[in-house]
Amino acid sequence: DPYDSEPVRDANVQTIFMDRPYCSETPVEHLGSSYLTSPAALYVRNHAPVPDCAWEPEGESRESNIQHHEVVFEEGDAGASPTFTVADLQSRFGTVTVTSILQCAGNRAGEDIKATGNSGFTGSPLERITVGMLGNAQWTGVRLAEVLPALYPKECAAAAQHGGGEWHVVFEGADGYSGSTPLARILDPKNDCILATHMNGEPLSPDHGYPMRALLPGIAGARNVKWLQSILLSRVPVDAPWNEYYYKNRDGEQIQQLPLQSIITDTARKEGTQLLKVRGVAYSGGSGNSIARVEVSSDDGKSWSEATIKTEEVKKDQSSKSFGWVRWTAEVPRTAQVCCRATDTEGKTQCEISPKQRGYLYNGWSKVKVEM
Ligand code: MTE
Ligand code: MO
Repeated sequence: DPYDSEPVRDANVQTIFMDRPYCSETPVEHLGSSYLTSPAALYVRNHAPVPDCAWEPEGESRESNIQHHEVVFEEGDAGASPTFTVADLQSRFGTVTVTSILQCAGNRAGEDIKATGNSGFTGSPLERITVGMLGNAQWTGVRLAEVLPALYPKECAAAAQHGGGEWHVVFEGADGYSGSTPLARILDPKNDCILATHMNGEPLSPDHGYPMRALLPGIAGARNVKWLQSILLSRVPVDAPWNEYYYKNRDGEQIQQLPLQSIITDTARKEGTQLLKVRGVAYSGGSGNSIARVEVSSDDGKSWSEATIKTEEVKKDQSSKSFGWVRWTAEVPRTAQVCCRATDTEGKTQCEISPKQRGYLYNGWSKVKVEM
């Protein structure tokens, strides 16, 4: 049974949609409970059994397994396919830590069906996805904007001349899953794309890609390939099934950037008043812009109150953009439904209902019923 050695999961902080392969979200009560999402609570989206990646129960051997893990750079420098250990990559390129959300393109699929009608998710267990296929974490790894030009000098130079050209970076995982993202996105150092080995300072857990995964801030979860084994530069996007049919937008293009987003995680009556305390998270997605404001309405968008953003807890790592989320709180008159929307520093604001993208990337106002 290929599912014999699946990791142990904590049912208190995972709502399970499917067992084989394992697919879950973070329950909304838990989603905004801390600025950084714990590995145990972060949603999991697997398309196959978790591969055997020599996960060791003891801390020290995990770190040394990470150091010995090998990645093949197919047809890299000088036409060969050099293999590098994580230790090689780290000593040559160093590591950085970036704060970023990770989100499945299918997050909010249930709300999308309600707001815009049936989608590819209708009738599948995934139509029950609410808002929890998302989390925020600190990721540590080597910068792809330094690794790729060193290992693929010709392609990267050509790409730089033509604004990225038609090159794509293909990532392959030990479970047979693969994904690709345009080289131009990854070569821009401001986009903080890394080969990550650690989440919140701890080795990645088996479900989240131990010993190494691609971590591409602002890019749909599907392209953040786990259990990374090899990298390839290609003229065309990879044609694996999950790219050829799934995770495409309404123009038939492979989904890359995530949209601007805000989500209500919690509402509570304010004692002795007619007010409602509303809490949530917001982030700008692929642009990496900061969030300028979040607004909450208790009259279906006729009037809005500005939320207070908890800026003091936002981690300012080496990143020049903002790929992490902000948490916010607001107080509004108590009514049967509240909703929220975010605006980024370029003035982009969420619409009440976002256009249909085959069930993916829904980012309409987050609307929540309130118990009266
Ligand atoms: N990488 C591999 N190797 N296998 C997978 O099944 N699933 C992808 C991506 N990378 C997947 C993968 C999808 S669709 C998502 S949303 C994210 O991983 C989920 O990452 P997580 O399980 O760590 O939250
Ligand atoms: Mo996903």
